[in-house]
Amino acid sequence: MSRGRLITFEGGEGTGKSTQARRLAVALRALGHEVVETREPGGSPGAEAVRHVLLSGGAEPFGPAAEALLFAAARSDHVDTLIRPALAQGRIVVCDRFIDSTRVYQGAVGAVDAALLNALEAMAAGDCRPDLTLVLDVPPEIGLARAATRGKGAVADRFEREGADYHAAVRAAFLDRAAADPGRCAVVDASADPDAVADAIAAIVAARLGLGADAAA
Ligand code: Z5A
Repeated sequence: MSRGRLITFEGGEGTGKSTQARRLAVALRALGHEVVETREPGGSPGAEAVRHVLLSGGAEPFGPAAEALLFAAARSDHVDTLIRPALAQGRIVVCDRFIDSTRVYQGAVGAVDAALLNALEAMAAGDCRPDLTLVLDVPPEIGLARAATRGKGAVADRFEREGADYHAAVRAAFLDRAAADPGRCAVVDASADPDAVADAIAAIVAARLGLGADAAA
C-alpha cells in the first residue's frame, strides 16, 4: 500500500490553524480521500495527558529544555500510535502543529540548543516528515485578538500569557523556517476571511500534492 500524506499547519496564536485544518479535512473527504485530523501537543491519549501539563504551565519552572523533552515525549507517542499507522494505511493526516512549532517556540524563541532539538526530533519523528507545511501568517495583534474571542472566560494558557515581543518573535521565526525550506513549506496570508484562506490553501494542496478534484476523480 502506498504511503499517505502528512500535511501540517503551523503559525502563531490565533492564525486560524484549527479552523483551516478542519476545513481542509472536510474538503479532502468530499473529494473522496481518507483523512485523519489530529493536533500537537496531543493527538493520542498519552500525548493529550502531556498536553495538559505543558499548557497549564506545570513544566514552565523547569525551563525551555525540559519543556522540549515533554513536547518530544508527546510527539513520539503521537507519531508511533497514530500518525505512522495512518500513513502506512495510505491516509492523509492533517496535523495542527508539528515539528516546526518545537523549532520556533523551544528553539528560536526559547533558545534551546539545536543539537538537543535535532536529537529529540530524530527520536520523536524519525523519518516521519511533513509532505507539506502550511504556515499561516497574520500580524500577532490580529491573531491574539482572534484567540481572545474564542472561549470567552477561558484562562489563557502558558503560551498565550507571553507578551507582544514574544509573539512577534514567533511570527518572524515561522517565516524564517518557511523561507529556509520552500519545497516543503508554503506561507499563507491568513488575514483574509476564512473562505478566502480556505480557497488559497486548497489551491496550494492541489498544486503541491496533486490532491485536487482531478486527482480524486
Ligand atoms: N507548542 C510548543 O511550544 N512546542 C511544540 O512543539 C508544539 C506546541 C507542538 C499549543 O496551544 C501551544 O503549544 C502553542 C505552541 C505550543 N501555543 N501558542 N501560542 P494551542 O493548541 O492551545 O493553541 P494554538 O495552536 O495557538 O491554537 P489557537 O490559539 O487555537 O489558534 P489557531 O488554531 O491558530 O486559530 P483558530 O482556533 O482556528 O481560530 C481562533 C479564532 O479566530 C476562532 O474564534 C476562529 O473562529 C477565528 N478565526 C479563524 N480564522 C479566522 C479568519 N480568517 N478571520 C477571522 N477570524 C478567524
